[in-house]
Amino acid sequence: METTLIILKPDAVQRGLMGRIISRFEEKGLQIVGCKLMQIPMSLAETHYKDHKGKPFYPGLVGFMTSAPVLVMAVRGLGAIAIARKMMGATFGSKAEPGTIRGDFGVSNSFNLIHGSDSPEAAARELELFFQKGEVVEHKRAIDAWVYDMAKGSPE
Ligand code: IDP
Ligand code: MG
Repeated sequence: METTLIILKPDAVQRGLMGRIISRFEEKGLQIVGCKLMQIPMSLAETHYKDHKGKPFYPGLVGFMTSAPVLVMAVRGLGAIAIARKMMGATFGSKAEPGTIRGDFGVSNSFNLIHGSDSPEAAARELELFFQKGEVVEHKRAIDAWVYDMAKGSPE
């Protein structure tokens, strides 16, 4: 089981798309184990996007991410990191495939609605940045027996 950090960016919150995007993850079978609305302080945006420092789009990116509230989520499931990235689609809304979140809901190359961790290492780092101890609540769901094949004792 993996947990990934998802951020519904300021454009998703302002455009009233939170519910529809959360529904996609729930419908897929992924589990929301952490969720909070917050306005990201500049220092946190800079730490989160530290690998992009120096790139031409960096100032705009951290400005955008701190400009209005975001919804931060911890999303759990078997292969959740790669599954969420696939559901998000390509970085630019103009290029993202229909059927993906970015492909269906946006056209912009910088207002692209959603962030998702891109590796297990990134997920661990980013979850720790955004969630304090106790804010991620792992819990059993009644539906899990129908989301996963448990015949061999572990989810498949
Ligand atoms: P990702 O979010 O799909 O992983 P990254 O390349 O890691 O994409 O870039 C992080 C974020 O920076 C993107 O989601 C987008 O908001 C922004 N970004 C990336 N490239 C550009 C660009 O060329 N112009 C404007 N914004 C960009
Ligand atoms: Mg990235």
